[in-house]
Amino acid sequence: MKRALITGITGQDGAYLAKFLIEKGYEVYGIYRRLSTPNFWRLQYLGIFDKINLISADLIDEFSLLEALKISDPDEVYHLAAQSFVGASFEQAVGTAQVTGVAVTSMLEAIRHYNPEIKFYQASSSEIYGDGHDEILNENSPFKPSSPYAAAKLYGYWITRIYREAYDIFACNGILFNHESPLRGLEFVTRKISNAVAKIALGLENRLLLGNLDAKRDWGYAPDYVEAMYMMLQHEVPDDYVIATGETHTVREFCERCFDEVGLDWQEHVKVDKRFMRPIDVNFLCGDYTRAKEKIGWEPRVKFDELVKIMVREDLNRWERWQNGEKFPWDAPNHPNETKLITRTVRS
Ligand code: NDP
Ligand code: GDR
Repeated sequence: MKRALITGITGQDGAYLAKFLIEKGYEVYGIYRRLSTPNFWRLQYLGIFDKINLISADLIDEFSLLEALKISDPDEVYHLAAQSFVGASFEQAVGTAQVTGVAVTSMLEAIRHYNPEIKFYQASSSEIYGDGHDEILNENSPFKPSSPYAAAKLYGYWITRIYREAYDIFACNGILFNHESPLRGLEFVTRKISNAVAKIALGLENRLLLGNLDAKRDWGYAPDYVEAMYMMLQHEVPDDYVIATGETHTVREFCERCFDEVGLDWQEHVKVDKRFMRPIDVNFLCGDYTRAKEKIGWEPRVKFDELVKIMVREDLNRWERWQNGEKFPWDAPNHPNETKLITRTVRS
């Protein structure tokens, strides 16, 4: 039986990947960090919490990562943990550099010392291309990061390549474009919208405050994307791959389609609020996944319209169950209104 160690198992991708690998017959280990309140809702929601071996570790403590390798003795490491919210990286730039950037080296060093035969997946990101593009992006497109998060991810990208070339470690960068799901964190724009639309449709809320509606993103479906991570590590040679849908849409279109789904007019509920604008934003992203298709046989299954449906229907279903008094693991009821939280530097 193969063993996999997943960092970031409590996040969106970690939970879906764990489910996928369990179904493939893997023994799955995941690192979690000690928090004052347990944070396993996604694993419980997918019904896999009892099938996972949890190891306490933190990315800023490299010895805990080495210990996690010793305990799990994995064939494959999927390094997904990060401070993953671009907006927060402007507020916690140094912390993001350490957690999202330098910790990739800690993990690779731990692998090099413990067992360099372990295969390594790095959760790289389309954010490394940054702002200023209007062309479809592939593995050879130039990088110009536009946030502390993106700069940290670019560091992680290069250190992964350096360990591949210098030490012959089977290390791959998955350059994943945005991917979403009903397990997406509530601060990301798609889930913020689908959750608000569900509440507005049920009369629990009336308005939705957003930032840059003109930003374009290539949005895919997270369960499709975690399969690509696994497929990269099964190929004969390690490489870097763009994972995307090849379609791009504005935040405005995402909004419009979500409100359409419940028969409402988005313009009656959505207001632009400067507090949700970033100091610099990435205005266009669209990915070309030809290499992934040709080399590892990966293609996206769920595209934009279906993604919208999946997300709005699931948030609607959850709030309806909640109104009927049902209790089940789910994030939204405990999530404060975002206007209470915002302190970030606003674009003037
Ligand atoms: P999430 O924010 O949902 O999950 C992040 C995970 O990292 C959580 O499990 C979190 O733990 C963990 N984590 C954060 N800080 C630490 C730390 N100091 N020590 C240990 N664990 C930590 O992200 P996603 O699942 O969406 O993304 C997975 C990865 O892919 C991330 O690296 C992200 O940057 C990258 N990525 C994501 C894309 C997307 O569209 N989703 C696209 C491209 C790249 P906790 O639950 O305790 O907070
Ligand atoms: P992104 O995702 O920054 O692309 O990073 P996010 O959903 O946060 O933003 C997408 C775009 O929407 C605009 N936007 C808003 N964003 C948020 N969060 N809240 C708002 O109210 C709002 N209004 C407009 C943003 O300005 C931006 O242009 C995600 C993360 O998962 C990263 O970890 C990952 O690397 C990249 O995707 C690929």
